[in-house]
Amino acid sequence: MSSRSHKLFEAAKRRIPGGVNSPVRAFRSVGGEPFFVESANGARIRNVDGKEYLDYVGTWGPAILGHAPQPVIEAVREAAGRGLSFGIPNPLEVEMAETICRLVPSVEKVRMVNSGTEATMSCVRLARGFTGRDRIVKFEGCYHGHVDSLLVKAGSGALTHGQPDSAGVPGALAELTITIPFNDLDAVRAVFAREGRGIAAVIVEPVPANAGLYLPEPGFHEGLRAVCDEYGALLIFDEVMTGFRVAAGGYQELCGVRPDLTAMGKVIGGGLPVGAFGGRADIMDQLSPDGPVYQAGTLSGNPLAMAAGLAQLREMERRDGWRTLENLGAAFEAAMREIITDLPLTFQRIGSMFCLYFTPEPVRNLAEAQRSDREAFNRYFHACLTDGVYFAPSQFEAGFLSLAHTAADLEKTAEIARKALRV
Ligand code: KE4
Repeated sequence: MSSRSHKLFEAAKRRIPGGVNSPVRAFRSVGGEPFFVESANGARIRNVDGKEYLDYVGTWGPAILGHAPQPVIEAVREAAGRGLSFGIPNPLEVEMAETICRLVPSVEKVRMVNSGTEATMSCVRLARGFTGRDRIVKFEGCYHGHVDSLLVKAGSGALTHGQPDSAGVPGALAELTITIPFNDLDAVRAVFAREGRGIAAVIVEPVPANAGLYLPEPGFHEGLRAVCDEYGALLIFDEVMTGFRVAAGGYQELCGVRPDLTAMGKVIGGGLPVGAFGGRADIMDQLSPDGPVYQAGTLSGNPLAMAAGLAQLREMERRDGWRTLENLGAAFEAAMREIITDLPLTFQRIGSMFCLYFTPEPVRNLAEAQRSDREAFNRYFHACLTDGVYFAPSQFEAGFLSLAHTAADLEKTAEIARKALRV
């Protein structure tokens, strides 16, 4: 008898492209069919056929407290009783803006949007409007949402102008984006030496987590900061994933590099649709209605998303959640490293974000990530799934811990991973 998930997926494919509302959910990278979720609570999700999994995706980052945390649920219930959306300023927008600016000092002013994509798209337009320049520099393996200007792969030569990375992106637009290998500061300097006065901004995931997870080399972000200052370009940190997760103030708190603009999202929505972008006041003041750069959104600052995000951030602060997540992450790393000691695998982590690469060498950029044995990863993914552990359904995604994961959960997961790796 076919499962409810299978029947739902068959129905979904008749009316939703690929049967999913976001491609990664379709399991195309790992094979097989996605399961459908009935409910989620804490570190666990339950599918519509009653199977329970330990969840290491956490809805791709927002579930930092775990699923359905009581303080967030209560805050949303209470806000909902006062109305769902106003399209008129509401007090929670002010509290959210003040909270973000307190936690992330480089953000002097901030505007709420409804997704990470909107946040990065707005940063790019604002940078172009502020500088009067058109070119953008991004890095291979960094994903910033489905923004036309950022769905761009490296041109024929690593330092040449970009080519579309998706159908529907005009070549003329992609041409304005230059895509460079991450951690290659010499390449950045060479591009700026050639055309730095035409570059509006550099946008970077400070810790790329959309090709697995790899870390900046010492001095890389300091180098980006210096080259942007030298040529009058803006530095944009895309902290949609790392923001409010790797530290209260995001990765910029850990590395001490001050970007001009920051894109944010996920954690600050508590699971509801949200994004935000912010930074230097003199740049943000170029936004409509004060300035000439237009940006808008019907549901931006939505009271329920604000209530959920504020409750989540308050709970993280109350529990010193970032310290706990670091301790959980370190314990999980120790357990996983013990398992992979004599295997051709590499485990990389920052805080509660991690990736197990199926390659023996350390991964510092996309090309090195692509050396992974994807078939071996896929076998591992499905073996863990069968035993009740849900990792991200792609070698090129990160995993996430939450405050709901316990030491016992991590020990159980490590044992399931050990068994899967010997399959
Ligand atoms: P959204 O538009 O999906 O809210 O955010 C786009 C985005 C921007 N910047 C970074 C660094 C991101 O990681 C993302 C989205 N992350 C993916 C996870 N790899 C979302 C999952 C999905 O696309 O379904």
